[in-house]
Amino acid sequence: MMRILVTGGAGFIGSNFVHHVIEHSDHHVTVLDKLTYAGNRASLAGLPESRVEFVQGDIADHPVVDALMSRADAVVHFAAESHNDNSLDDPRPFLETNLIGTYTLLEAARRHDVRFHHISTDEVYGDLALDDPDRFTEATPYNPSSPYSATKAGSDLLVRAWVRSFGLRATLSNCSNNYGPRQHVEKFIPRQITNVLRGVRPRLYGTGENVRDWIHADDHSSAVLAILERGALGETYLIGADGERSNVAVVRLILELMGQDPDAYDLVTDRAGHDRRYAIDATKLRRELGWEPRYRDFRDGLDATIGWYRAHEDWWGPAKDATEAFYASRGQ
Ligand code: NAD
Ligand code: TDX
Repeated sequence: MMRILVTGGAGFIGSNFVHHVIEHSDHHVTVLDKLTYAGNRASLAGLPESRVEFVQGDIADHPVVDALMSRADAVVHFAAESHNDNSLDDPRPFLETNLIGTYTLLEAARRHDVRFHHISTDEVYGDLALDDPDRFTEATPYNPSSPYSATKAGSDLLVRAWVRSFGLRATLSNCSNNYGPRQHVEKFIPRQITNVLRGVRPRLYGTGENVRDWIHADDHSSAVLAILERGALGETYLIGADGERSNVAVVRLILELMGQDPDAYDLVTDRAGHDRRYAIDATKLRRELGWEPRYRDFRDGLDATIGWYRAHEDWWGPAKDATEAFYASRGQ
């Protein structure tokens, strides 16, 4: 049994991880989350109070972080500003949370000798050409494109430096695009599902040909738990489930599954610096830790996700209008 500090545990993937840990282990969880626009306390509803404690606070707040770290065996660090489009609008919160916040956690973990797992993204590697036969591996050089991915790359390098310079007991993981329940309506898949639910046509950036490598958030969680429990210290693991699809293929599938004409979408202004394609080779994770994804059928996983949004307008409705107003101001 470990006492795990989960940062960003009221966000999309962090909350999924907390639910996963409670269901699949006997660990105790303390969530530290600032409840920014992206955090939602309701995402942790129904979990046993004896095993999940919630603390509202900032990962860049040294006294708060130090006190929580002093009573943790491990920290799993999800908290981040996570949306590329926001980072193009105002990069500052990305530097504060993703860099200064991560630094604050690293120093506290060092002081209290706490096992650290850092959550990161495949975007640190930049993008691939649509027809490139290669995929990202742990050896791919860093080449981030956006303010978001640049700060995530910086946070990864801080963790590596703390391992090398201070002997911090840490692991890192870089995962591909996640989908599933409780994802903010600003992100691609929930935005399109909730648009259709409101009678609005889905919006594709540019030509819609960009490719993302989709994994269900629950498979991300099982991989992180495996790395936390059995991963080799100092190592990086790529997490992915062979889920490459073009954005237009995803939108057409959403429309089909929701009983609409698959061509009923609009092409809108492209994202500045839009990465063309991400693709993960997760061989190391599969071979060394024996991890396998449970959600192998994207169509089924997407259908279940659509069902979740249909049933939970109370969860996503309050954020929808402000999100769409932001996109409208950008012609997207
Ligand atoms: P999210 O935006 O849904 O959630 C982020 C959470 O962090 C929110 O609950 C927010 O309140 C909290 N937070 C933000 N700033 C904070 C601060 N200063 N102090 C404390 N809490 C703070 O993000 P997500 O999509 O769940 O992503 C979680 C992590 O996974 C991030 O590190 C992201 O880079 C990484 N990741 C995401 C994806 C993806 O597809 N979404 C893929 C790979 C990696
Ligand atoms: O309305 C849209 N239309 C559209 O075509 C939106 C919101 C997005 N897109 C495109 C942009 C991307 O090619 O869809 C793709 C996915 O977009 P996002 O959901 O914004 O994700 P992405 O930029 O790929 O980054 C995601 O995966 C890696 C997460 O948001 C990051 O936190 C993670 O690191």
